[in-house]
Amino acid sequence: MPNKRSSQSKIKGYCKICRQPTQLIFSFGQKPLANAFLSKPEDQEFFYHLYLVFCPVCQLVQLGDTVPPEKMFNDQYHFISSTSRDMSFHFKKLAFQILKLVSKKAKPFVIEIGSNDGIMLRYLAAKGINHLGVEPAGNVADFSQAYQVNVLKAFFNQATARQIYHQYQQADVIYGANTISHIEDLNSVFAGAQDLLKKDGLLIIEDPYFPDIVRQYSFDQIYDEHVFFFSALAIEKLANRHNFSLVKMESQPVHGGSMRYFLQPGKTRKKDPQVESWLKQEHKLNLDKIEGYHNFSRGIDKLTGDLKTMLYKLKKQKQQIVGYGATAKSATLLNYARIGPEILAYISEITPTKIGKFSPGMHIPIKAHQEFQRDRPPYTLLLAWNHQEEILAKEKKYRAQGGKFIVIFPQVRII
Ligand code: DWN
Ligand code: SAH
Repeated sequence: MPNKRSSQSKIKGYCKICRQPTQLIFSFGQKPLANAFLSKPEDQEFFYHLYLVFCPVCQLVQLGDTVPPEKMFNDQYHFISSTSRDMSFHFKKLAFQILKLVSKKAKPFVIEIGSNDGIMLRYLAAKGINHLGVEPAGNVADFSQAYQVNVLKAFFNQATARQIYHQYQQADVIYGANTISHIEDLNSVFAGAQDLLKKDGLLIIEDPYFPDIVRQYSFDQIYDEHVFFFSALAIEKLANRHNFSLVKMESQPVHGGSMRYFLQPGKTRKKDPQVESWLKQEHKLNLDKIEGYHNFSRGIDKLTGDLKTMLYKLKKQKQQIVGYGATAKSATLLNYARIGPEILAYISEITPTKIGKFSPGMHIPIKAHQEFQRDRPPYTLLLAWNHQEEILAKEKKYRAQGGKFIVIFPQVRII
């Protein structure tokens, strides 16, 4: 499959929210689906054109080309949220924050969009809070059953919202982590949330914070599932378009820098002063215009070049290098940098359904973590870099015995 950068002048597109023309930030060329692990290297693969654009009207960064959601989120979905201990803790804390928000309500009802294996809702279920997860990936949704989490196996949109409204009740909180950014028809999501929320309810959205991606050049976050990249500027415009007000923001340390946005139905003047200061900061970084993204685009190729130079140098010295964490993100990095099995012998992984398969596009074998523990390769490329703290703590012994991690963002280095 070709992996050339496309000619920029040929790329045209329209904003998924306002339908106005978009501007190109970066094109990665043809890429395979990030979570499409192969049973055999010869298996047929689906490719799409991965390129990032900016809408100057909505100030929203988004993919130019998108993939039908059913192709990505189905009963063979590979990502299981609870594979990270730190993320489990993160969502437990959030569940208690939501519990506090709804504890004084008469008949509280909490909805989670993209509840995955019930990593968050299990804590609310345990406290007897009326709740519903909406999750289209049936295989991961099934894991929720063990925790008595109620799940509707469906894609959230305005039609699903109406169905929930009729079958259940209006919600006090609608929450989505690392999911709202995955839904191309965002207008339908916001319209549905508007229908489904009580007047004094809250829509809480948590996703990687795009200004952090820009700052760290962590371009691997750009892949088929991540249709939108949020900032305060974009969320405020989107909220206003759908008669919501952005009232609060909380920065989160997960996934390389995330933001939790609190949206209230209707217009309100009661806005946390922090929101203004985030907006000001983004204006200062020029993220309200295409010029603010030029440095990011340049940084992508510089970082890719630095990484390849380091890996080739180590290979010349006949060092074994493996990858750590067969992340969805790594599909962009490995395919864009053309890093294959001749460089990374394999990728160590703990998710049972990924083990024994091959990485999308570059066909690197994925092996069980036990193999990594037996092997103790001298160099390990940290593909799950967003879980660095957790992984370094887990691999203390490996490092004490001389094993080294290669960290990629914001600068390639060995630790
Ligand atoms: O947005 C998304 C995020 C939340 O999850 C989805 N679109 C898809 C997915 O993205 P990802 O695959 O890039 O997420 P993670 O959390 O970086 O994936 C970590 C991977 O590494 C998992 O496959 C589990 C694995 N892992 C491991 O092998 N050993 C993780 C840890 C912490 C470990 O110790
Ligand atoms: N919230 C979890 C899972 C994030 S992965 C976490 O933060 O770890 C993204 C999840 O969104 C997947 O489980 C996927 O199946 C789900 N998803 C994708 N589109 C969706 C939609 N339209 N409605 C609800 N969930 C959706």
